[in-house]
This record gives sequence, structure tokens and C-alpha cells, in this order.
Amino acid sequence: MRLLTNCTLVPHPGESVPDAVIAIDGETIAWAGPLTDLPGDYAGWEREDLGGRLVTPGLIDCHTHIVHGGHRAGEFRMRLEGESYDAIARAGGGIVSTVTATREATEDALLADALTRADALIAEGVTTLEIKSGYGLDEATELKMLRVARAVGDARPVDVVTTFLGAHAVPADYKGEAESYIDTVCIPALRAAHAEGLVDAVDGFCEGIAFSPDEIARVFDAARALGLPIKLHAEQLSDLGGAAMAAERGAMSVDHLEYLNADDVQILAQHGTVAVILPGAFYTLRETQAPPIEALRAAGVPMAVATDCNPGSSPMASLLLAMNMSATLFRMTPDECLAGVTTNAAKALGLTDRGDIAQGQRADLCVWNIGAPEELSYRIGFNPLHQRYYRGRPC
Ligand code: DI6
Ligand code: FE
Repeated sequence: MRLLTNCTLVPHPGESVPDAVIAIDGETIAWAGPLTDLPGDYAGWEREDLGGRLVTPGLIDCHTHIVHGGHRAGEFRMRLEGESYDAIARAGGGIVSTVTATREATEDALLADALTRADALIAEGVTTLEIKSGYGLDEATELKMLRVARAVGDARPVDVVTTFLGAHAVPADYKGEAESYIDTVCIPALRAAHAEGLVDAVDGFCEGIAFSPDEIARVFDAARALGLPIKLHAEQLSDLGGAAMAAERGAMSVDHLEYLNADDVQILAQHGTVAVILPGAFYTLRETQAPPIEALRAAGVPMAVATDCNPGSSPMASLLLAMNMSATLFRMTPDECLAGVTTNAAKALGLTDRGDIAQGQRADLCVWNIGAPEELSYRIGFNPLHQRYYRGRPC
């Protein structure tokens, strides 16, 4: 039981409570508000003076691929010389090349490598982290990736939410046979991973270089039969209608969305689907079509922001940079950026016990050396984290 005193509370983006107190009981927020309203029952609790610093909810990175073998710096060089992401993928590079490296890596090696990226995110205040599979594309390697993802959560003070992404790319030995890959490899691997308790949600990559909406729908049917929530990489490079298909099936989120059309924005709004904005991929691929932020905002679609940390299209392990890019590249407001990595990121993961500072919520908090919450989006390459609280503990 402890009281964090003398802080400026940002319980939700856009709100600011000066001279505030947060009462932490075990892993939970027992009370939060202005000092003047603090109930007398807390008088005897141990106090920690935060020196007037600003406190937000712990950050949540709701879309990452931090578990993977190798790197794609060679592909980076090719793209700089003018080769396109699409063309590299179609020529057997891209995602499929990371698959080879991931299949070859041991669990220990994958974990050691993933922890370097997890540590970078944690150092910026991340307390909940989603990690996807999808660089195995065979049962053994998909399960290996998910075990490593769980191991990240065991090795570090961070909550890991796992996502099965077997429908990420068509592996080389199934080239031209996407449907057969889905039925004979992907869905059986999903069932096996679920049986081991390794899957919190199911994702897919709906794109010309990956899977069609119909193919993804087969995976979603299998997910539903297992009672697992779904989400989708959609409309990143072209408009195939994947986002609407996923929203209509009750997806928690649809991610990327550069090519989302106006009608489908309304479908997201109707279903309460979260739009996950991934500026790292837009930036890395030098995309020119931005996601329809204004239309999403006008329709009241909740927007999350994530790193998409992956070795190909978004080799970025900074959620603060993702906030900055969302503001500068997409004109999201600083409040939207903060909501994107807190309350809406929690929503994108289906988590109701975190993302805000309120009574009963998990005591996952960030204490910052900044004067205004906008600074989190405004600075570039600067980490103002003073202290993170994870499950009520400073660490
Ligand atoms: N979209 C992405 O941004 C990542 N996966 C996906 O479906 C990229 C994966 C990669 O290029 O390795
Ligand atoms: Fe991704």
C-alpha cells in the first residue's frame, strides 16, 4: 500500500489534475485524484513524493513482431536503391526470408534477440506488449515463436499478449497454393498453439502479396470455433476490403489502413473496431498515401498507435517515436497519440483493466520528466521516462 503524491495526473488524454495523489493497493489503483479530495482512510499509507512530475497510464504497444530471426538490412539497402517492398517480397525476399532465419534459430537465440527489443520498449514506459508469430509458417516454428513470446513476459516486468499470425505470408513450398497452406498448415497450427495455451488472439495479413479476404475468413472461422478474438493487417498497400470483412466478424482491431475507403470507415465505426495506426511502416516504405485519419476521427473510430516493430517494414523499437510520427506524418493530435498508446491500445487488445488511471485499474503507470503531455509526441529521439510502475511496483 503506497501513496504517490505531488504529481500531475493525466488520467485520460486531454485531462490534467495538478497536485494529485494515486493510492496503490497491491497491483491495483485504489484511488486517484486531487490531494484536496483524498479520503482520510489513506492517511497512514507510505508516501512517495513524485516531485511534481507528470503521470500517465503505462504505455501499451498493441502491435509488434519483436520475435524473429535475423535482420533485413540487405533489403533495406535494396529499397534505398529503388527496389519496392512488393517486388522484393514477390522475388522471395521480404517476410519469407525472415521465415528462413526464424526456422533456423533456437528458442534461446530468438529470446535473447527479442529481449533487446522488449528492453528498448520497456525503457520508454511500455508495460503491456503484444507479440505476434508469423515468421514460422509451419507448425513447429509458429509454436516456437509463441513460446518465446510468452518467455519474454516471464523474463521481464511486462505483460505479453500473444497473437497467432500463421496467415502472414505464403511459404515458399506453398507458392501459388495459399488456400492449401491455410487449410493444411495454418489452421492445424492454430489449433495446436491454442491447445498449448499460447494464443490470445488471431491475426492475418490481407494483401495482394499475402492472403485474400476469403482466405483470411477461413482462419477467422477457425478462430471463432476456438473462442479466440480476431484482428487483421488490412489495407496497408491496397484496398481489398479486409478491414470491413474483419469488422463485420467482430474484430477487435484492424491495423495499417492506408488504403481504407470512406464506406469502410463507417463500417469500423458501426462495429466499434479499433483502427491501429502504424506510422513506422508508412515511413520505412516511404508510402505517400496516409491512413484516413480525419474520416476516422469524424466517424468516432477509436485510434490506437503502435510500433509494428518488425525486421522488414518497421524496424522501430520506440513507441514514443511512433507517437511523434503519428502526429507529424498523419496530423494526429498529441492527445490522440497518447490515447493511441494507452486507452485505445488497451481496447485494441480487448483489455478492460488498464489504459486509464482510475480506481480498480491495474497500477501500470509512467512517471515522466516533462511539463505537459504533448511533450511525449513532440520530442524526437528523447526518452523522458523517470519511473515506470508495473503491477504497482516501481521497476
Ligand atoms: N505488415 C507489416 O507491417 C509486417 N507484416 C505485415 O503483415 C511486415 C512484415 C515484414 O516485412 O517482415
Ligand atoms: Fe504488422
